[in-house]
Amino acid sequence: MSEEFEQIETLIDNLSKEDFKSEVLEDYRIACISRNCSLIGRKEVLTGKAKFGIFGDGKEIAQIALSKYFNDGDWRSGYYRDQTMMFALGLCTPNQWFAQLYAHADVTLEPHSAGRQMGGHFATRSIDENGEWNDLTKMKNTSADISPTAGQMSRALGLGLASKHYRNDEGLKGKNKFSNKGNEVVFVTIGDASTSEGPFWETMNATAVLQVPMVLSVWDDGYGISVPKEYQTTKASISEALSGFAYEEGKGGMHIYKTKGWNYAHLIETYAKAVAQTRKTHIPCMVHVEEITQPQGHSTSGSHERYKDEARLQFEKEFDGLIKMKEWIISSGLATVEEIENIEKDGKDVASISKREAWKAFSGEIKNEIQEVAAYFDRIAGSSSKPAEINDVKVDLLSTLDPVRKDVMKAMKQVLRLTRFEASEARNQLITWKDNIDVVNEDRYCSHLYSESQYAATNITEVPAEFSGETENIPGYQILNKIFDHHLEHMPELCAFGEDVGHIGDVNQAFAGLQEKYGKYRVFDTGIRENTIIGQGIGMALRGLRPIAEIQYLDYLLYGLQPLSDDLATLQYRTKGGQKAPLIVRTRGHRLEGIWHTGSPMSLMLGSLRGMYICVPRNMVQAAGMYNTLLKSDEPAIVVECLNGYRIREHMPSNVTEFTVPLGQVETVRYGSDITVVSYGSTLRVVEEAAEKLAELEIDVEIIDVQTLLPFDAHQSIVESLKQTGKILFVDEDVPGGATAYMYQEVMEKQNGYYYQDMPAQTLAAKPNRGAYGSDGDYFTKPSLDDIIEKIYDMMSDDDPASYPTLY
Ligand SMILES: Cc1ncc(C[n+]2csc(CCOP(=O)(O)OP(=O)(O)O)c2C)c(N)n1
Repeated sequence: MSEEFEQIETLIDNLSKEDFKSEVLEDYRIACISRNCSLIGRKEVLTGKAKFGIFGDGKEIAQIALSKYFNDGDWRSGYYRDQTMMFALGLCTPNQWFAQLYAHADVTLEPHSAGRQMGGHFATRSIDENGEWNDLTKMKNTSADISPTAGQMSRALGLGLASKHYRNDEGLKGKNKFSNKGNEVVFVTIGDASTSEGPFWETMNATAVLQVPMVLSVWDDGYGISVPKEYQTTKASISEALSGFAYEEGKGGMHIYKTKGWNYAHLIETYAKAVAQTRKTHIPCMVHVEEITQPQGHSTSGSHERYKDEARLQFEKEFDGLIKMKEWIISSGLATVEEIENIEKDGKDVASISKREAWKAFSGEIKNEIQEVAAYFDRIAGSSSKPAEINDVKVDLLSTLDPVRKDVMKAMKQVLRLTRFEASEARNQLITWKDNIDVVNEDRYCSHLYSESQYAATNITEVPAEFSGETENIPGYQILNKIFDHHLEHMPELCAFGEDVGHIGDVNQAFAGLQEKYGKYRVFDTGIRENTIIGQGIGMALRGLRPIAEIQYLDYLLYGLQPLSDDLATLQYRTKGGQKAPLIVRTRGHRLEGIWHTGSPMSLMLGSLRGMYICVPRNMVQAAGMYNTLLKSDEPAIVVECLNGYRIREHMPSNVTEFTVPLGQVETVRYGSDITVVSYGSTLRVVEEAAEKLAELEIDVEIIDVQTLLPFDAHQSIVESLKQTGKILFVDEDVPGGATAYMYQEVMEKQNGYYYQDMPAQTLAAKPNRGAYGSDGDYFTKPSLDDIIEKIYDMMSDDDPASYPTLY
């Protein structure tokens, strides 16, 4: 037995020789199953049974080695190549893997995404069907994958940072469902080319600065699709490029290891050492796994012969991990050639049986639907004037090769169109069938954009603000400070962070004094890194913490928009309610000045953050009520505070820490009979001022504050105002066609506002250019007091020129 072999043996839990042999052979078996899944998966795509395939072939051995050191409570934040790791950890069966390849929309058979994500996008179920947390310390966890390269990085920072908090923050000691003394490691995987992305570098820096327990594996197969690493990475080596990050005693940094993707023994040695050290010390590490192969090329979209030369293709054949592992097993005397061949056959069988079963389950459901509609078609044809056409539709449907639901729906709708002038019992029954299946399909493909649990933000009961007795009239920031103080005291899992949030309590002081009071694990500073501030919040929220992540100014949200949009906003949806991350993003905007502080990119958010709530309070009392609501719920939201509102004095409700502002509830802040003006945020104050001036011109304005853009006016109250006034104007300081157009569409289309207008509804927004600097820049770019007065006056004048003669 070789020296190397003996060393490995002790590294795998000091197993007996027999057990060691079985473990190695089982590893080889998993690798064979995984490889065969990849081979069969490609065929399934090329024959049209699945739409797209991206597989883990070539990366099997490294992932098996890593998996040995992945404990209960640990987390994975990875990407689409990790099927072998998922098989080895018992987090995905080959059957489930094929179910995802076929997009089987049944969460019991495809628990990772219920068919919503393409193959190789994994997620474990952190919450049960009632939205309650499972015990995450008793399971191996994987945060839900997303497709953007390096998109897994920024949340990984938060997943790791959570361990640090659970280890060091005394107040979290009782949170047993989430951590065992902060010993959990986050395992991150990434392809070599994806390390070119900005979020990779931002995450690496923050991870090393914060010293979080992350084990990063770079699967280095030399290419990003076709582009070789010479064009991707400095010195064509991520470990060399990162060498300045190497750990130094007293200075920090991360440990950097190098190993080879085909060398089972060395991989095990490397991961044993790397993971143990990181788990114990929380010093992060990177394992650069070189010489990984990709036998089938990048994906089913093309062949790698187009961009790999002969020498590389030859190397990939020789250094295929499975071949090297097999050679090693035989040369170590662990198994005979015959034993190995039996394992290989078993791997093939398991993969093909899994494929068959998964396909049967997937296609069986659709076949049943086809049989059901075909029976209705026959009955409808029996009393129809178009039996031949109906029969043609039926025959077409029955002969469709590998049909999907779309084929069923198309055929059914065609028959209903053909028979639109014919009434029959069978046709009515088919319509009922359609109505029922519409509900089922809505659940299959469109549910869980928002939480469907009792903790959904829209379920939080309203507690009205009380202003009993003598109320304090204090600056807005102090009102926020009061509620954050209260919640930090009562919610040990609550923490707040961002640029300048810790030591000085944020640039506008809503957290002033709270770091001193609650400590550096509750209120703390971050580097200037919006992308990973958001990721940090997502990862922490995934592990039971309640982070409030601050983006200092709304304009800089753009850097953080990618994880918000791709990761957070889609989380409940892409896991069909399997994971939640109740992150609150706090930011400030509106009525700022200058091109980079324009401050109201609402349509940008509306377009990208469906799945989150967008709160646009007009003052700090309303903001406080929204935070109170959100902290009772389990959903992610962004709150845009009015930058020019912190110093304005407001009457503080006597129940300021208890009252709640229901999301989706508009507020009429001024009653009037001539025209309805809908607005929000800082602009609302300008509208209020305009209304006073317009009253002098004998125009009586009704003002509605929408308060939240998502959800929008859940009780359809705006149309009730329009019914009274007959005129409506939407005002904000977003771009033309931005959030004003969104509000217009909501009222005209969803609330049938069109029918109650005396004149066409109008919008008033900022100029399309970003705001110029200074007071004049603001005056000529944003809707000014004069603009609003003029607009409303002109609308009145159009309607009644005699009473309102043209102004100028
Ligand atoms: C942000 C983003 N840009 C581009 C893509 C398209 N894309 C998918 S995979 C890939 C290459 C990734 O290469 P690498 O990181 O080396 O991982 P590998 O697939 O080789 O394992 C690209 C460019 C994407 N998914 N996301």
